[in-house]
Amino acid sequence: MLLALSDITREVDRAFWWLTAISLVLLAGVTLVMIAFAIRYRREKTTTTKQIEGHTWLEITWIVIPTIIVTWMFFLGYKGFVLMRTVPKDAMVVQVTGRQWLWSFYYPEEKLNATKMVVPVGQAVKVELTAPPDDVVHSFYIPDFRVKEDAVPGKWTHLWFRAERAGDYNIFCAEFCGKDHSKMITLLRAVSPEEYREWVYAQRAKRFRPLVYDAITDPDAAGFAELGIDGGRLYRTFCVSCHGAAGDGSGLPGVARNFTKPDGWKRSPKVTDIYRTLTEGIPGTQMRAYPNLTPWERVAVAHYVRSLIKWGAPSDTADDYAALVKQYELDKVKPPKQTIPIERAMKLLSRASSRSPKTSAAVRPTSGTLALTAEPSVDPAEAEPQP
Ligand code: HEC
Ligand SMILES: [Cu+2]
Repeated sequence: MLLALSDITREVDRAFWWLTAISLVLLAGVTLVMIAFAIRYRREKTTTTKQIEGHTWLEITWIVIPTIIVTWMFFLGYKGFVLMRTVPKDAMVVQVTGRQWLWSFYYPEEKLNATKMVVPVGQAVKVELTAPPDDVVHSFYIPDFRVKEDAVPGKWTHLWFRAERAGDYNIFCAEFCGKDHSKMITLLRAVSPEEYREWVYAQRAKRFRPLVYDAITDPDAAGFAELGIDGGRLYRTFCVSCHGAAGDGSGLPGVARNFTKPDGWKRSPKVTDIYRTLTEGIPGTQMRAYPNLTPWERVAVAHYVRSLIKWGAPSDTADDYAALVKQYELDKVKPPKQTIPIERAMKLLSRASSRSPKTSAAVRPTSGTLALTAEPSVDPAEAEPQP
């Protein structure tokens, strides 16, 4: 508890220890006076008590001293509060979704979904929190950093922290959220900037690997497990609200496609065609495109949709696969470009130019963020540790 792990930890602990110290002093003072009075004014010695009708200096003292003490307490709390609510401009963003009963993470700058939270040491991290509209309230809590904030369905809240030491820290859900609330525990891993960059590259390489033929034809293809993709979970997250748990369109009755019937399909119910629907949506309807899902995820959810179809829909052929690959150039899937906020990019660039006179990262402004057009030669994760 005495080990300061972040700026906020220090502020909160300072306030905590001051409050504890003041309480102890008051406790000791009141107890001593009580004991002293009990002895001094006990019955054998005095039988009548003197009436005091007001004592100006005594009253001034007990107004002024407590006022100073509570003002000091307020000041400590306010200072910590301001620190907690002032997110540094160069903070990197991690979007965290709490659902029954797991935390999931999205790195918008890297366009990366992750099941673990990994952050570079010394880098301010802004955690943007939400929960799906049909979920319940959760609370994102990292005890070591003394930060906690509710994840409210359909709403965005935030907190920030800066890990000063590498290590593993617990993340808890601090809001009773149902049966498996106590299992909503995961790890925050703070690593060196180099390790963080390696992790990001490894995750990106994994996530954006080209789609293989097996994946189209076989719902149990090895790739899905290796990538940690679960079509059923994706379906329950993104599709169930309209198409219903059984795929009968009961979420948005009479409008969303009923997968259990052969009627009304605009494209075929083949995996490749469902992929097209997920990539382009069905214009003019509520069926929108899902660009946030990777090719592997789109195929996984398509397989899940097919598992709900019991009426002998046609299967994909090698030709269907070839046509899909050609249409979307799936054999050369490239990770999307990384974008980082202007403040952080400027800082990284100024650091890079102070290190070497020329920098190879080509930078072009796009409404508030910068797109690094090459894989950045400057490490976006390697921001200066703040003093
Ligand atoms: C906002 C509601 C909504 C959500 C969410 C939704 N859909 Fe749909 N979906 C629709 C509607 C409405 C249609 C019917 C469109 C039409 O009139 O052709 C449809 C049609 C479809 C079709 C049929 C395409 C065809 O060939 O006719 C498929 C497949 C499909 N959705 C899959 C999905 C999957 C997979 C997800 C989750 C990633 C999803 N949908 C999420 C509303 C939704
Ligand atoms: Cu929870």
